Amino acid sequence: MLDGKKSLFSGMQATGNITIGNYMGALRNWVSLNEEYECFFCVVDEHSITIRQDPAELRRRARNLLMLYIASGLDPKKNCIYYQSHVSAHAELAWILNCFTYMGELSRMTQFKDKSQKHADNINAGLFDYPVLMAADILLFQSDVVPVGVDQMQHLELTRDVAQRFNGIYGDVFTIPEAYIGKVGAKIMSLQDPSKKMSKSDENPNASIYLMDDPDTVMRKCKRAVTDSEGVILYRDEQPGVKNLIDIYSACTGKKPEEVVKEFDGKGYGDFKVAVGEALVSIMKPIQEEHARLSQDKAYVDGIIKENAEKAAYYANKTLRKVQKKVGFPERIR
Ligand code: ATP
Ligand code: LTN
Repeated sequence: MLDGKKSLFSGMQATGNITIGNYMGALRNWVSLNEEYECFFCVVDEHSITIRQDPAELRRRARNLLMLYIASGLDPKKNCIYYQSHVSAHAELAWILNCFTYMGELSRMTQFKDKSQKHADNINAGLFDYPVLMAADILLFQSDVVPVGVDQMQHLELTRDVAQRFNGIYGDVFTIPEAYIGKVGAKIMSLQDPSKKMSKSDENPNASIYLMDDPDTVMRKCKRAVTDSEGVILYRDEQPGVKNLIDIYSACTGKKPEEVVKEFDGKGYGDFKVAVGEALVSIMKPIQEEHARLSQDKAYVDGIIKENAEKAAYYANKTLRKVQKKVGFPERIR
């Protein structure tokens, strides 16, 4: 709760090019939430460096991501869109919350296990501590609701546990956040291995469709998507590749999976894949056009970055000061 309005926070890492999984599982569900909530959408660049990044590339991706937030329909006058690294309260609160989070809790995080396997040569403390910074992001804004894909549920549970622990000691300091999971598109799978989620850091470029892919690339990737030898378009776990394509098509068209099954009854995989590709292109095109327009308007985007960072810092510092007082840090002399 902030100033009597319910508040909402979400973020995305600038670690790669945004996929349609990120869009459908997260970004798309964010638009229009600002009517009900005070919304904060952050480009979590501090989380990004838990994996080694090329500095110029990180900067470029972070800006692209921020522009994609806007291009996807988030109005920057109604939603606070900003970079995590521009608001120092994130890192400061994370430090304090570190002292209220147990090693055992962090060791159980599946994202940590996955990422440490993937980056065995760089299992740094930041990677281990990642969920605490995420908890700080959320709790700084007294968030009631956090829209994320299902893969982030474990981190959200941890956030709730840490917040409850803190409140248990110091009184009601933090709002306890709830997850908000979109109904369709909550988990889009890899096109090359439908047992894995589609991920922007996948090494195989055919596994993911990027929001900025051109129509030919989208079509090619759809046509190459792994299916099976059943030859029927049914929505069931035995056919994970087809099921995933149905999910993507549903998410693009708003049709229910049963309706999609009916629509393609008797049709082959080839036709279906083309339809999926076309449906994707039609939702991606307007986003790409708006992104191109924003890329040309540096002054406008810079203005948003500055204004929104100030707004975010205002709210974040309010919570941070309260927490600092509670834990016993000396008062500031004004
Ligand atoms: P990385 O490959 O760098 O781990 P990622 O593609 O998994 O990245 P994140 O930055 O971790 O994406 O996630 C951004 C948001 O997108 C989160 O809310 C997450 O739940 C959602 N998301 C990520 N992948 C998918 C997916 N395949 N389907 C649905 N939602 C997803
Ligand atoms: N960990 C998230 C990104 C993230 C986030 C957050 C999401 C960082 N901080 C706060 C929601 C709320 C991810 O990897 N998708």
